[in-house]
Amino acid sequence: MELEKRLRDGTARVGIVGLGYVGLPLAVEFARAGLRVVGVEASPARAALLRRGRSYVGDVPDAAVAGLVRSGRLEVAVDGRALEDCEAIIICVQTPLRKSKAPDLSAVVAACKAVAPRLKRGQLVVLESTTYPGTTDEVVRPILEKPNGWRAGRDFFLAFSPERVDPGNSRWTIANTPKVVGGVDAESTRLARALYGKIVEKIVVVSSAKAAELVKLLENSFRAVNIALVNEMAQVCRTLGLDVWEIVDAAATKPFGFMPFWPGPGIGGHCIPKDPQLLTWKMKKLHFEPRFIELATVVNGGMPAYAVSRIAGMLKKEGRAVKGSRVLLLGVAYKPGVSDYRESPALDVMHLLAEKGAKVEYHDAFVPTAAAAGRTWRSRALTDKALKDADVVAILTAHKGVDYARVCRLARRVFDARNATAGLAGRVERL
Ligand code: SAJ
Repeated sequence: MELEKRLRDGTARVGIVGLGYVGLPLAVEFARAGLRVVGVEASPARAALLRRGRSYVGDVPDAAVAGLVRSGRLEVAVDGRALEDCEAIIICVQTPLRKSKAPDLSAVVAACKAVAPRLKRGQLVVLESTTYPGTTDEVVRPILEKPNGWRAGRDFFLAFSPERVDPGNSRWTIANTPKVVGGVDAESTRLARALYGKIVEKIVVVSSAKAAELVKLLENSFRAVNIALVNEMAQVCRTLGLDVWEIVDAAATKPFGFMPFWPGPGIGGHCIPKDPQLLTWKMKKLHFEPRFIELATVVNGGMPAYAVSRIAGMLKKEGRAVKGSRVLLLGVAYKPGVSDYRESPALDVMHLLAEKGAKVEYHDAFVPTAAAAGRTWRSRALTDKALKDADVVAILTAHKGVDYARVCRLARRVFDARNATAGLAGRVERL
């Protein structure tokens, strides 16, 4: 097999379609392993940055891109022409939800249509985009088989392998995070295993592409439902006059059978809010209602409004209405240590407070500007004045590097949705 031979002798060329937070680190890893990599990035601006040796993905340093581009190990293209020289092609494009909550596979379809006319006999195509079970077989396969009347598993090979990138996580890397692979047939699985074996220490083979698709959705639905559980527990504790952080901390001392998750003002990022809904959509098409997963989406989705109700309650206690009150939000990124504010619950909190007539500002050293609620917001410097001016300072994402003791000392009132002020004195209410 051409791919296996070239993988063995190190002359294999790998095409990676989509150089985002999944595709770019993958391209760098394959190039570092000595393979020739062709990265196809639809955004001309991003492609230009990469060609200039610049990275736009936090976990990939400029130097890594610059060295690989300079050595010719990483070639950046904006269309699929260069893919025909590759023995393997990996598709890592986004799979957002439409407003209707149906999956938007337009990027996957576009990538497949770019690959299909250039498909070569024996090539391996792998989809990494997180998607509903059945996508590889029902959507990708027909597009790839159509131009030549070829069959996947015979004329070319096709597999699914979920990405397990955790942005900002330096402990778990591409190399040491086990990689699940599932092909449309045994040969496709075998080839996918050989390909990823060049850069990943442990490959986990499952029985099909559909199984691999569902593994990913279980992983992220697991997170979503457990986060929803503690978010509901936060409201239970509020009703009982208990501190949810104390309760979870204590439960987490159980050395078996428990895994801590932490409540917050909602969930953000490009995975956890979306992935369970990919599964829900598919299962409803098959006349099955995954009520538990759906309920988690509802509970998590209700947290921004709950956080705003708590802020309103704090103001009301002092005879103040939300309307006209000044609220400074601390941390709008979707999680600590990242600059990505996509889908961040902080945006919902901003929107809801602005809708109620509050004067909203934010401070986030990782997010200098944010486009939200129809305007561009600028991060306000965390000066003493900024803290004293606010009627409420609301901590929504607990980045490291913020002096929370100073926040508690200077702010009139603090609403802490992330337990960033644990053990600190001040007029603080916690979620
Ligand atoms: N969150 C909570 N409470 C928690 C954990 C998370 O409120 O106990 C919130 C976070 O603040 C964030 C959202 O949920 O807004 C998602 O957090 P996350 O830690 O799951 O971060 P992601 O989406 O960047 O990465 C996740 C991966 N995270 C971990 O495994 C720790 C993993 O689930 C996937 O590999 C990745 O999404 C993906 O790309 O699918």
